[in-house]
Amino acid sequence: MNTEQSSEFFARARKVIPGGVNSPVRACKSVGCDPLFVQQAEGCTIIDADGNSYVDFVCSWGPMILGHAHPAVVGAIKETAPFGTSFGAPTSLEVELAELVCDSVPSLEKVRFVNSGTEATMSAVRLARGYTGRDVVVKFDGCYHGHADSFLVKAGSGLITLGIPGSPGVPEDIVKNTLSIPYNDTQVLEETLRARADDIACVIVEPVAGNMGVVVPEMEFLQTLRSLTEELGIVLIFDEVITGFRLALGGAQERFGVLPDLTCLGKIIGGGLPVGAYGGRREIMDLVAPDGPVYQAGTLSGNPLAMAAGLAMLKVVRKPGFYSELEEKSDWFAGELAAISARSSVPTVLNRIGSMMTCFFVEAPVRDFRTASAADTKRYGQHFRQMLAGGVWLAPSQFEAMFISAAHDRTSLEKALAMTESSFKKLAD
Ligand code: HOZ
Repeated sequence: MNTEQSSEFFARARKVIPGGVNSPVRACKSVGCDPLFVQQAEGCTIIDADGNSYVDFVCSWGPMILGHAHPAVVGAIKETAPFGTSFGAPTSLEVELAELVCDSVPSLEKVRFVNSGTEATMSAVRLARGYTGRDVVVKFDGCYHGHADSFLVKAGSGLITLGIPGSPGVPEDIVKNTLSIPYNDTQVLEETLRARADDIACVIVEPVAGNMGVVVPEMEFLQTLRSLTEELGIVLIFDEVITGFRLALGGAQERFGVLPDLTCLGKIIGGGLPVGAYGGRREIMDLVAPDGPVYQAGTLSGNPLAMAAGLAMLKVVRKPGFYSELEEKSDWFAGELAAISARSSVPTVLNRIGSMMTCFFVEAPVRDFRTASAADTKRYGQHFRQMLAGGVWLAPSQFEAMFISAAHDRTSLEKALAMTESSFKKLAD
């Protein structure tokens, strides 16, 4: 495979951008190769700077649920751009998107748009602290809520991938207010919340973890989380940046029937443009400035191009049958993948819910950060490189999700399965 152009861009990038990338996992360090530079993408196909094409299972880390360059999304951006790209003033597009988002996500009565998932989680925590008058944030080991100071404790995504336990630059004074406990461990959860109830402002959780690889919550864990936080007056925040509009129109909260007080959104709601949002119960959201004293602002928040792209995407996913079709396709694909794993002597565990999944190179079930960390990352790296050489683009980390979009057709999925079978054979040799 010729990757000369990508190598040239990477050499230039490293001189002017830290690590040559604008987000660490993209550097492909943990899978033992250099990143490929993308030229263009359409549907489920992504093409690199040297013209090689791949079936894409990264989907921009989640947002591209319709596939790349969907005509409705591209059309909305083209229609909106000639009228101006930013005003720093309200537009009707924001109102329309807010109405659609509140109508779709069960627990949302009010929503505020920001520019990324990180901004959404950071703002939601500030709001929870303002609402309760308490400082402590409880999170779960291996969950990732963006890169704000309070969350960089035993965090997932790039931090597990690169083996970074925390980050220099995050003051000890901030970290002391973050408690990180094991995911899916109802007993530790109960002990922690009861012991520190008077100090805890909020619990923030990925209702399906997607940043230590996919880890599905046990129902008892989610239900206990809801009932305990309610009993103790602690704000429950669902980080649905990945699962929002992915697992159902109303996200994981709709799928599991467990409603948080606040929800953070990102990725899909922007149609591939930079958008995040946080929202929830009216009583809490009314504390946000200018109605209330909790400050949060942004020049580009509610940006018209991003709102138009998000609206176009949400209108498509709201069509009847969208999620059942995606579920059926993902079900079939995951079944075939599991069959390949079962035929292979390479031990793997497939964790999957809806159109997101992770194939862990590990023997024992993966239900938390500890069990995910047992995965053989060297073997994943080899698999990643073999798949890439065969024209399949996976996440460059064992600890991320694989996404299926509406644009993945049978031919592309079959190609990926055939490549998986052949990669597993090579791994077994
Ligand atoms: N935190 C993102 C994945 N969960 C990585 C995004 C990126 O590198 O673009």
